[in-house]
Amino acid sequence: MSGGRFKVFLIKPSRYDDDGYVIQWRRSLIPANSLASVYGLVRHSADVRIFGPDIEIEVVAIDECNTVVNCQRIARQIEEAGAGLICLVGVQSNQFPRSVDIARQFRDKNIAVVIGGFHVSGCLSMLPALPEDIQEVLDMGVSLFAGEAEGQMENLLRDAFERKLRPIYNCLHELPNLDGAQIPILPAENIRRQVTDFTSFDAGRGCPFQCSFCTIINVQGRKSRYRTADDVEEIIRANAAQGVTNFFVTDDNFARNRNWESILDRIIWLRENEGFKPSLIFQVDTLCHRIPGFIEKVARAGCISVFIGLENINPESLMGSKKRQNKIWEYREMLLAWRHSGVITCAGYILGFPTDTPASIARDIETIQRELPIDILEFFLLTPLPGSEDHKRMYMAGVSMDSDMNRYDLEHACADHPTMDRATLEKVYRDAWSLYYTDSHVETLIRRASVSNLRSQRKLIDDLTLFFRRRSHRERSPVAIRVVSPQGQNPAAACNAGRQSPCILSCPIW
Ligand code: B12
Ligand code: SF4
Repeated sequence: MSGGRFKVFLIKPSRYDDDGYVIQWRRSLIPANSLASVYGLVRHSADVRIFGPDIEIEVVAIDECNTVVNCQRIARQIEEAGAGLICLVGVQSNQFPRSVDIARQFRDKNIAVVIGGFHVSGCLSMLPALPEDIQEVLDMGVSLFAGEAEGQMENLLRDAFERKLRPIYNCLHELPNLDGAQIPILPAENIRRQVTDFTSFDAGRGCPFQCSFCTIINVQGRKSRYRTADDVEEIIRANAAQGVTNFFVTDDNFARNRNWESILDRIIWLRENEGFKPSLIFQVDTLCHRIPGFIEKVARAGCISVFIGLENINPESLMGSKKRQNKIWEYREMLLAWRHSGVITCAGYILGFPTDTPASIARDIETIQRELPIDILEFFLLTPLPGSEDHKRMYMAGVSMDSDMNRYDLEHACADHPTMDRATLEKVYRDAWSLYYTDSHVETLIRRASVSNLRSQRKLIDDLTLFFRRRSHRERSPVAIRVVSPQGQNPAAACNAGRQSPCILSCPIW
């Protein structure tokens, strides 16, 4: 081809709710770093004109959580350009069925599609054979990408351009060095589709620990890889140039990022010398308070909230899932250290460990309310996520697991529990929100916050408002305004019939 355009659509799919509707929001809460990472890579390929000076690569990023994916229109744009590619990005297991339905509509028009993300990577990493759902997309002529795209994207785009995409790109054993890698970034118009003005980036990948419910270690590896302080400064400056100054740092455990100190020192320097005032959210582990200066520097850098993988307060549950690094007797000290620094603590708590019962869960929640100074508690059901050791073990042993991947969202019971049936487990999950977010406990949290000098009381109130609503069970996801799009039970048919918009806003709170 001499002269022309190559149109790349990066689509981060949503998933279906229990009634078969695509879950969408007028504005979503948190941007997908997966989308930012892949966008950064394709944007770079476009900027350096990898197909030569005459061919322009145009790239569009779409997060289906806040944008209706109009497959007809996208297909038309690719046809008008004469060439292009659909990338389904950061596809988790719970988003895989939706991805297949999107992919099918493009394959029907003979448009090339590649799917990447944790479902493909997790299954290819852990299972001895391709599961049926993945085989189905291969049979549709969709290409699969497993592993990380840094260092791989140009080749993949070239293959797509030359119409010789391979069925599988398995790059799981070529994990890239992140030092100096292309930075994740999203255009500001994507960030404006959210309730908050946060964007996201990862300062590192991989984790040294071995939790059996975790997929990360089997996809991104146990050897941690890091961006440098220079890389992080580049990310901050590139975003600031488009008016975006707040960041969710998506590392699963920033405390184990070997470069944590130089990265924080750089952010502090930018804050104190160049007038950058980023608000930051980090994910950390329960031992981070032992690292000298860590909490203090995180706070000085501008952190308003941390997400902590508390997981459980029963030693046997933690031992059973190989989360040996969580020391329950240190939780209080760790939480107080964050409180003294004015940082909101949001802790993840997993329900459904083998020894859990409805009574033991209720008792544990009461203990947490009474003894642990946590601000926000977020509940998840223990789920055999494809890519985890738990899933592999159950798959190999032929244990019954839900075949509907939509349900692997940590809110549905996807496997049997030794003493609770799946309906009971889901009820326990729903009840947990009501047990924790009682009127009196929410009052305690607000009173505690008002004497704690939190850096962002506003964020705490916003978070409490979102999570408090969950106890009513009216809404499954605590995010902004829900858009019910009319593709409904049969998204493919509705999309093909061009009925995808206008959206009907159903707004239960505002
Ligand atoms: C930040 C985060 C979120 C954020 C943002 C989502 C996002 N994708 O960025 C939020 C809070 C929204 C979120 C929510 C959930 N998350 Co989450 N999340 C993460 C986390 C911690 C980091 C994501 C990230 O930035 N990774 C780094 C990027 C760069 O890696 P990546 O996504 O794999 O993308 C690379 C490659 O896969 C590849 N690639 C990806 N797509 C494509 C496409 C093409 C065409 C190509 C060529 C390459 C390619 O290239 C990318 C760059 O190298 C991961 C764990 C992790 N370490 O990844 C969990 C993780 C992805 N989340 C997970 C889950 C289960 C959820 C929830 C269901 C949990 C819940 N109930 O809250 C929800 C789902 C809702 C939703 N809308 O996504 C699981 C998924 C496991 C699985 N088998 O599906 C993970 C792996 C954590 C875990 N528990 O194991 N999450
Ligand atoms: S759950 Fe967290 S601490 Fe455990 S292995 Fe996974 S990333 Fe590491």
